[in-house]
Amino acid sequence: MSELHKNLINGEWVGTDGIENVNPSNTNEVVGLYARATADETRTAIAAARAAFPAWSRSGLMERWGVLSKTAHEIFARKEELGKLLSREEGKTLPEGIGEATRAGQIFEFFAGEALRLSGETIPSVRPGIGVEITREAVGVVGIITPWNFPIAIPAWKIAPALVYGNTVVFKPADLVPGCSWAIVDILHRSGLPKGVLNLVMGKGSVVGQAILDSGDVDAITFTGSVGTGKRVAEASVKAMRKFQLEMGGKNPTVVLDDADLKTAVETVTQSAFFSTGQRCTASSRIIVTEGIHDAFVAALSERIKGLKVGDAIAQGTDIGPVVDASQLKQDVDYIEIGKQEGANLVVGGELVHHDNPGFFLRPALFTEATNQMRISREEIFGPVASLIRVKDYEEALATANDTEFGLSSGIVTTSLKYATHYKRNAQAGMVMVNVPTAGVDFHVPFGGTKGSSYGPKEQGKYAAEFFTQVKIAYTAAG
Ligand code: UN1
Repeated sequence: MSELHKNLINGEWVGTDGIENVNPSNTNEVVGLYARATADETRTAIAAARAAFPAWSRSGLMERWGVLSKTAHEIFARKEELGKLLSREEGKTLPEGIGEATRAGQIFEFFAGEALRLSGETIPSVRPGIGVEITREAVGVVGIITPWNFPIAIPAWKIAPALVYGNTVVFKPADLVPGCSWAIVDILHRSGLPKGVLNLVMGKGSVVGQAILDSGDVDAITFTGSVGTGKRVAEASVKAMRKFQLEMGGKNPTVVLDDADLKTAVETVTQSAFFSTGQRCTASSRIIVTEGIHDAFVAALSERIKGLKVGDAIAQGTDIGPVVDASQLKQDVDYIEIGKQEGANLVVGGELVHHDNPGFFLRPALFTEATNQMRISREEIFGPVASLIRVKDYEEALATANDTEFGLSSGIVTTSLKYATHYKRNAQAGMVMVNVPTAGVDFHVPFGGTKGSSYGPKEQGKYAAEFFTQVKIAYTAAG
């Protein structure tokens, strides 16, 4: 029996039993044993965060800088090991896992620096002799709820700004992938955070997540995950009159115009739709292609997909790792069936890949002759499944791209300055990508969507301050 990884509550590791985290590349392999917090333990964690808040929110900037930069350096030093843990628990390929671990280190390093870049404004009052100061201060106790698909980067980009701006944290990672979260909390704890400032409560959404939502003592919740759970976070937060921020689904389009460079189009779409097994809210699952390039593009993309190696996430040469678990695989396979029944043409992939180890391996699937009204083009599948929609011209492509309830990331592949410029202005999405994949964003740039994808201020970069701080205004009359 492997060692139990416990929850961190008020500076103590607690928990008596837990669940096994299994490897989706080989379900016989246990990644580790992780405690599951109870509702009572979650409430204790919230109380600890509350008690730690006054001192942490007034802590010195060098203390915050020190903890975050020490954490960044340990993550960099251990990036191979953490990347491998990520690949073993989530199923991303090893280069993707190491890349994500590196990104977590970069995020901590960026936000360590933000401690030294805090600023405000002083402006004169309209009343003579009075000065006005505008500053930002911490919000309070922040609940952080993260999804399984970015097990180290998303916790990093929520925890780092929460801490650097002086908030205390109750952190609930996805039940499916607690390993990377445990590892970064362990690093932060050893990097010198005072007790209660960061609490880890691994466990089930229905128990731990619910206890966070029901608490009257959580001042803000930041959530990334499904639309359904996001709505529950919103409802509970409105009732509690607390601040909240949601990142949810996507049905991101990539438009390929006749004037596109064919090679760029194939690479951009392959990466957007299928890398990380399509399990990214920024993945592109609607490929909207104009008539003139359609047939050549389908032929070249199909060849590229056939050449992708699906297999064990850790194995050298794997392009596409496994689907994360049995229920996600069932959802992917069900949608592939729905696509066929709706009359789309499955030109390549979509079948299970047999492997020596029991794992959830699926060959990336490409549908052609899809319409934008089909369920496979409207509902988020969250797997390596893309539908290709043929359109007449740019105008129809733009209208089709925008015809969705979501608005996270929207891509176009074109060599035309005119169309690229028009698309950037008119695509209904938080992020527009010209000749670059819809997924895979920079760590220092704001991130987030519009329409049904997101709610609240953007995450990451210096814009993270909008959610993790509140504005304070002070008027002073010279005596
Ligand atoms: C990326 O594409 O680099 O859950 C990040 C997700 C997003 C993160 C995507 N919130 O997939």
